[in-house]
Amino acid sequence: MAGEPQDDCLFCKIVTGEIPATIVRETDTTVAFRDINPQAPTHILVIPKAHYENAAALAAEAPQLAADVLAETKAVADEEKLDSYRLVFNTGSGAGQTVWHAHAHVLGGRGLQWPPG
Ligand code: DGP
Repeated sequence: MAGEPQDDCLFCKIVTGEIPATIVRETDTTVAFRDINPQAPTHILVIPKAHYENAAALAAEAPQLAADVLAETKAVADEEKLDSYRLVFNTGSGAGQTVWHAHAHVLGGRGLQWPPG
């Protein structure tokens, strides 16, 4: 069922604490933690606690939860004192999505080029 935890999902296991992560913020509906392979001085992932496979599914099936995730990206950026930062939702394997639980990358702390690769 939409939103239910998945046994084989890495980020569901971070939500339950089964897999450790450096958690920087938590709300009733979201968790924010540092990316294990940071691409910038600040690289934090914001996820919904409920399982949706990517941003498209999250937006379609749980728009209020999508809004919670977006609000948390702003809270993370404020806590990290980022004036400029980039939000990335890799959506689909062709866009580089490797973990199939919706997540926003918050990247900052250095200059970022555009267009991305
Ligand atoms: P994406 O390629 O957009 O699906 O991003 C997945 C991100 O998840 C990638 O930047 C690396 C990160 N990641 C993968 N495994 C772990 C883990 O076990 N812990 C943490 N903190 N991050 C992870």
